[in-house]
Amino acid sequence: MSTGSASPALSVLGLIEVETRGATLVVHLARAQKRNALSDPVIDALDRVFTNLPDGIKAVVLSGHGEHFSAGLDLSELTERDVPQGVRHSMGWHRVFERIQFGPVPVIAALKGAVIGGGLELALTAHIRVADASAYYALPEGQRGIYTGGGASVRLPRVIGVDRMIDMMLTGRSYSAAEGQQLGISQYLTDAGGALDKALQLAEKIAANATITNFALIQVLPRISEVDRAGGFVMEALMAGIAQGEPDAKARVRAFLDGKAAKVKHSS
Ligand code: 1HE
Repeated sequence: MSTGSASPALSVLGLIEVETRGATLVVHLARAQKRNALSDPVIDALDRVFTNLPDGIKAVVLSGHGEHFSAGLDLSELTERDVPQGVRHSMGWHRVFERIQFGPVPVIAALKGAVIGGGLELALTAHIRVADASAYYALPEGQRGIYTGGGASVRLPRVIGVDRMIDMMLTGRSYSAAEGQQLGISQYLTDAGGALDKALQLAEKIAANATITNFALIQVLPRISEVDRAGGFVMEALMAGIAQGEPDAKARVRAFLDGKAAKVKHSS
């Protein structure tokens, strides 16, 4: 793997661990003994990390220690909240998850084992999801008598469709890694244990893109897909003009014309 040398892992509140590998920040959920369940302090730790990305970081890989990406909401906290606290709790997750999705750099999630409930909601904040063969997806909220609160209602139907989400929650249906790949939950599927390495390789490629292109892809394209056609075309034209005007674009195109840049090669 050529993903740069790793820094020593730093613990954030003892709940997540971060390390840098070249221009990639690797963020590990580090509560394997609780299957990386997402407690309030874990969400707070994620908030801190994504609010203060170190200078020079151009991509983030989001992963989990142990055999599971995340078992979702820490259910031990749920018993304590009343209705207004529940609403605030959900809105707090929305705020942090929006920060991840609409932060300064692309995020690649490396998925394995349980990717369920809030764990799936967290995975859906990533721009690219790499699953290994052990991954499976479920929304057990339906069975627990609760409802999604970390943005699944907004993000998941855009990926798999409303009817599939309704089915997952009404019936407790889960999807395998292979099914998730077909449905678009993941864009990449690896052998068991391979997701983190693949995510790191992709992060290295993404980090080498022009900053303006990555900005367009994570900040502008998702907004274009939510506006009317005419507005979308104008936004695209503005983005195209801005990007092509950057010196980085001129240098990259010149390099190709001079025979110094890689040609497009197809590899599956
Ligand atoms: C937990 C949690 C959790 C595990 N909150 N403590 N999420 C769920 O409904 C999923 C609940 N978890 C499970 O179904 C299973 O734990 C797993 C399939 C993920 C993994 O099974 P397994 O056999 O590997 O582990 P385990 O023995 O069940 O769990 C190990 C420990 O983690 C155990 O604690 P221990 O003290 O007995 O060792 C579990 O209690 C603990 N644990 N999952 C708290 N989720 C913003 S809204 C989002 C709403 C949701 O996310 S709802 C979905 C909640």
